[in-house]
Order: sequence, then C-alpha cells, then structure tokens
Amino acid sequence: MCGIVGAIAQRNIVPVLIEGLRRLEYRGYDSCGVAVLAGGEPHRARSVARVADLDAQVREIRLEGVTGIAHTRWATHGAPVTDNAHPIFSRDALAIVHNGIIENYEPLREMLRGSGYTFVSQTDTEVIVHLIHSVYRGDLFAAVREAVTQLHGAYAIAVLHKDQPDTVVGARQGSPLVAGLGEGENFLASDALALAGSTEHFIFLEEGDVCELTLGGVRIVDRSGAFVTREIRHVAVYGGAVELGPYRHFMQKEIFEQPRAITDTISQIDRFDASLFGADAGRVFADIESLLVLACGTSYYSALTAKYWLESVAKIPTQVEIASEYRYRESVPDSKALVVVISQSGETADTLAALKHAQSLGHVHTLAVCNVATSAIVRQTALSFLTHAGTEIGVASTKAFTTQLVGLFTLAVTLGKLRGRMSAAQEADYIRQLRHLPAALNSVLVLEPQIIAWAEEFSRKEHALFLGRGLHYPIALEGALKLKEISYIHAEAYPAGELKHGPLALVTEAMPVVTVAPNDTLLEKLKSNIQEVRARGGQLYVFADADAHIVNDEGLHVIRMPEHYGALSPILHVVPLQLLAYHTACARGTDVDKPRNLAKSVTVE
Ligand code: HGA
Repeated sequence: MCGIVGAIAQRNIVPVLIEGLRRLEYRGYDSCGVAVLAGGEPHRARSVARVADLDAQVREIRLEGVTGIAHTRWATHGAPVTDNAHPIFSRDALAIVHNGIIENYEPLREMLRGSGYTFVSQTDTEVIVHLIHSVYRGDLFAAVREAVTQLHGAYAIAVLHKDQPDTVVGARQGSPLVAGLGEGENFLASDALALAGSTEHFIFLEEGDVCELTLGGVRIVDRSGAFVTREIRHVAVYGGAVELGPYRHFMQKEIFEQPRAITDTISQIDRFDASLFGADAGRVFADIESLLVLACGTSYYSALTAKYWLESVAKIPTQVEIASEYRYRESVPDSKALVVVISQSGETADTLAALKHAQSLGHVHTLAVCNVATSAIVRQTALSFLTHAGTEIGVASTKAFTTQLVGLFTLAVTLGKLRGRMSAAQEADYIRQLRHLPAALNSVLVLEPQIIAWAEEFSRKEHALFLGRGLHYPIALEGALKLKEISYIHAEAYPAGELKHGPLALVTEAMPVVTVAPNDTLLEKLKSNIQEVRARGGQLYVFADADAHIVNDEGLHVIRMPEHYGALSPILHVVPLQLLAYHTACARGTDVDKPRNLAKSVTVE
C-alpha cells in the first residue's frame, strides 16, 4: 500500500526520500512522487513508473531541498495517472502526501469548490490539502490540527507549506505513521524500515496524533488537543532485508528463509507457558472459555488451521472470522472469549478495525499474533505472540504464514496444557517436533527441482483445483490463493469430501487437481477422492507423505514428501504449494513480488 516519507535536515534530503521510497516499494504501488521546498516554492517530480524512474527524473531536473515529502501511491480514488500521483498541491503553497481513504471527500469537495478551490485530481486526498489551505493562518501545525477534525476515514499525512520551510507536519488516524529522530534532522515515514540507515530512534504515533517536525525536534498533540510526550523507542532496522542476495525474487528468498524464520520464532519457546504471550496471560487464559480469531487473506488461513489445533489439542471452542465481515456484522459478544487477531504487518486496516469493533462490544481479552513488535495491533492488544519472520517483502506471504502457524500451535498446546489436556510426555514430544521443524523444512525445500517441472505444465493452464482434508484443508486454500495471487491462474480449493457435491463437474484433462496428501487419519478417505477424480479423466498432482504410499500412475503425478510429521504437518505441506505458485508465476513471466492490483500491508479498508 501507499508509503510516506518526509524529512527536514540541513542537507539535501532528496536522496533520503528516494531511498525511503525504494525501501517501501515492496508494499506495492502504481505511481510515486516527491516534493521539496526550494527558493520559497514547493517543487515536485511524479512518475507512474517505478521509483527508479522518479530517481532519474529528480537527478535530471536537479531537484534538491532540505525539507521534503515523498510517496508511493496505491490508487483508491482516481486512476494511477500523473495528475493523481502525490504530492498534491494547493495553490502552489501547500504540498501533501496521504495514505488512506477520506470517506466524506464528496461533501468536503463541494464545500471547498464553493470557497473557490479548483480540483485538478480525482483523488480524495486533494480535499485534505485544500482544507488545510483554507484554515491556514500562518501556523501549519495549527492548520493541520484544525483541518483533520473535519475528516472522516483513515489517513496518515505529511504536509509542507512554502512559508514555513523549516517545518513538516504529520498526522495519523487509521493508517500507520512513525517519526524518526536523527542528529539535527528529523523524519516521518509510514514504516520504520523506510528510514533504515538514517535513524534508529522512533516515535510510533498514536491514533489521532498530529506532529510537527523541525530541525530541533518533534512536538506532538493528541486527539484531545493536548501536547503529549510519546516514548522514544530504539529499533535497529535492518535495511539489508530489502536486498535480494542470490535469489531471483523476494518471494523465493522468503520461501527459503523459512527454516531460519522458524528457528528464530521457536527460540523463545523452551516450554509451553502462558508467559510466552505476555505477563498477564496466565490470568487471562484461566478466565477464557472460547476463542474468536479474526484475520484477512493468508492470515485467515492460518486462523482456520489453528481452529483444528485449538479444538483438538486444547479442546476449546474456536470461531474464525474474516475481519472485514466481522467488523460490520451484528454478533453476540462473549466476555469469556479470547479475541485473537493475526496480521503480518500489524497494520492491516480491516483486522485493526475488527479488533476495535470487538473491544467496543465489550471483549476484554485480546491477543495479537504479529510480525512487527511496534505495530498498531500489538500496541492495542493486551497479549501478543511475536513471529520472528523478519521483514517480508514479497506481496505473497510465505514465511509470515508458517511462523504464524508456529505461534498458533504454541497457543493451542499452551491452552491444552493449562486445561489439563496434556501429559508431560505429550508436551515433550511437541517441543521435540517444533525443534526438528527447521530441519524437516529443509528436506521439503530440496524438492524444488521436481516442482519446477510441474510448474512448466501449470503455466499453460488457466484453472486449477486444490484439495485437502481436515487440518490440511486450509493449506489447500492457501495453495490456491498463492497461485491466484502471483500467476493469475484461477484456482479454487475444496475439502476433498466436498468434490462430489459440485466441483467434480469441472474436472477435465485441462483442470489440474492439486492434492495435499498427508498420512493422517483421513488418508483412506482422501485416496477415495483421488480415485473419483481419476475415474473422470482428471489429472492429479499429489504432494504425498512418503508413508502415504501413493505412487505415480496414469493421471496421477506424485511428489514424495518426507514421512508424516504429525500435528505440525500443515507447516511442511504448504511449502511445496508456495514453490509451485512461485515457479508457475516465473514460467508465465509475471511480476512475482508485485503482482498486479495487489499490495503488501493493506492499510486501507
Ligand atoms: N486515497 C488516496 C491514497 C490511497 C492509499 O492510501 N493507498 O494505499 C489515493 O487514492 O490517492
């Protein structure tokens, strides 16, 4: 999604702004731009191509300045054309970059037109900049504070005014914004990663905050209008996360980083103890009688997998909901439920809103499973489990998913233990399985050459079916989502037992049927489903555990996985599906890390 960078310094900050945009590129965008104050005027460059093109433009026109703002845009209102790219100006005096959606932009636009403002873009953003201009009386900080009170919706903004060349003002409501504190220079960004190399000291702004950056420091006013002091946090941001190394794409790098990411995630687990989730977790876990898990996209599939573990291992009733549905649905709150929210970035707008909705209904017990310690979701939940996947750049989530599964499995086992559902021997066995997981993943990653051969065939298809059963049904869903996201092949997943109730009608030679075949209690049922497909001339591509004894045959293509891995088997079985999607997309020549129309960290609704 959109990325914002802003800076005020005593040196030319254009290279810092461009480098910041480059670090935010992974979030997905369709246009970009930068504006600086120079000679008492705002000057800008904008591009509907990549940040590299913007960089070439600013070098050519020698755009330089000590105060500036920059943006990568993922269009919500208005096509991705230059006129809609940010920064957007008001009367050549003010410049703004914005992440989010202003829901009342239509009445505001009419009101501002009535006051004589001319609109040159189709964006909702343009109302903000004219609104600030309309209330500006020589103090940008005051004008922004006044203007934002009229906005409904979500925003993170950074604003400049030509008459205040020593000031950048920012504000956030519903979209992330962080202030970076340097030596005699200060920054704003939607993600600390954008400022790697410039500072390691950050203030994560709270909802409703408006801030003023000058060379001397940062002043913050909260939503009530009071000046506040926010904690300065030291975060060593690793800029190398955005280096590709020997890999062709970030997605491939991140698939192969999974053993490392899981090692880092399990390093905090030496036994299944409530304290893994926060100091107060013991008390909360003793009070709860059910779970409500809220998430979107891939995180939703980790939630669905967790439901199987939570009900079978911990014997605790678990409801899983898509966050964007839950937040608008009338539901019955349960004060004894633990609300679990899952998000890689911790800034996913729908998940954050679902969390707030649950809290507004009276839910008091909340837990985040998240990859970013400083994110809004972690700050707004009482308990948390941090995945240590490292920065995930590829839009298609891989290592965030498998580390979320580790966190959720740990939650299930911990709750099971606290509820007296587990022997010491069983607990020791689960710890052993977790510890061995990175090595087991390595033995799956070596299957890549065989998967590449299948991917060649898949690249010529337009549709695919994915089948799984039980604990592995969500893995089939995730496999289908990965294929859709990056190869643009239409894919659907079904619980294998559901085939005969409809989708079997779709099976022809042209419709590959990918099957997840672990050697679990449902294997014999799954084998029958495989025969149903074969009997109708379907082509099966089966990832089978070695001890499932499924072998190559007419219409039956098999890649042999290691032997069955027990309860953690979904974490192994998703990896070949990630590789299949990745290599199919490569064979089709798509932009794997930035698939069309999609963005990372979905910070708009
Ligand atoms: N609504 C603005 C900004 C979009 C955005 O935040 N995308 O992530 C626009 O369409 O320009």
